[in-house]
Amino acid sequence: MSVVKTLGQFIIEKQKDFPYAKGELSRLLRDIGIASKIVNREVNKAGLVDILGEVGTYNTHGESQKKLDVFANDQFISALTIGGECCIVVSEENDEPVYISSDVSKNARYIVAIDPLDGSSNIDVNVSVGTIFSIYRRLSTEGPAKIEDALQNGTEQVAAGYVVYGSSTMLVYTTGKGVNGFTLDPSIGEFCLSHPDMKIPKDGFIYSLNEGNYVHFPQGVKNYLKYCQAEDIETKRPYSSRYIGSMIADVHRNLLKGGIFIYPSTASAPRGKLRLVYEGNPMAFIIEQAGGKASNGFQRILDTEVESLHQRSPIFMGSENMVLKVEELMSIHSPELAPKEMM
Ligand code: AHM
Ligand code: MG
Repeated sequence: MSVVKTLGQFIIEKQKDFPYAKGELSRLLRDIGIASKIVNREVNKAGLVDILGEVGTYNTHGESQKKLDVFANDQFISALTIGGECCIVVSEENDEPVYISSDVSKNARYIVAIDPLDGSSNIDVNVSVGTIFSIYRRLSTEGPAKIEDALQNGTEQVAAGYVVYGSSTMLVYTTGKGVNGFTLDPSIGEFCLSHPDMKIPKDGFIYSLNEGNYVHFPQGVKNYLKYCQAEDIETKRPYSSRYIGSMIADVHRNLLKGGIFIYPSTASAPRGKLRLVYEGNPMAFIIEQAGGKASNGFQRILDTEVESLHQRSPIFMGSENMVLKVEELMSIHSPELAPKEMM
């Protein structure tokens, strides 16, 4: 008989890895799991109800918000509020941090950064979208939590994960001791351990980036693309190109199969498009924990100084040897883009 281990059982089992843990992080992960099941239910019936389309408001970045973006954001914030372990939520959908103050959360010690629905432009066309989350421990020890508590570097994350609402729904997370993946079994409504101790292959044969932006790419990225497309039997090139346009889905595939995901800076977007706090850092933490590499083209994403909640970062993440190769080409052909502290 095959034994099913649910996310809840797994979290309780792993709590002993943290000798001083009081179970708060476990409860936080449980709350995120609950919210993601509700979002999953709505994503799955998106075509059936009047939930598609835009809600008419704009988020921090001037992008129109989809109804499901707003729904997902509300679900995560309310699950975290009711759960009582979170004092600040930083979300792609909110300009300002959301401070949680309620009777249950007055001793809350955690900050959660989320992109509630990543890749939301794909919802209307039935392509995978996802949720990304990142968890920090609060720094200040008394009084209400402050914005500084939310402005921590990626190296300080205590946990991070994502949920991909795809052909099946998966939750993948790390607490810094490897990466584990759980697939939602809709018949019992539980995430079940399906991908224990996930490892990304050191070499990959898939590159994922929006090649339509080619003319705007840094020279180092252009040269890396040419490298991927050149024929070389020994290194199994040319590589395959796969780009879904949902970062979660692209990175998830590359994590399983090996590959690199790139969203570089461009002439008009010197720090790229994707956000550091709730996209780059959590995905970088997961990729590193799975044995891969996550870089801004020159250095670890996780070492980037976090200056503001919605700051952006170029992203190069995936199989170690692929990221090393693109870093080499960036340093040769685009050295002017290196972060100032490296010059
Ligand atoms: P979003 O958080 O507003 O959905 O934007 C992030 C998404 C990523 O999931 C994806 O990798 C990228 O934007 C795609 O951008 P582009 O259309 O420029 O290739
Ligand atoms: Mg996003």
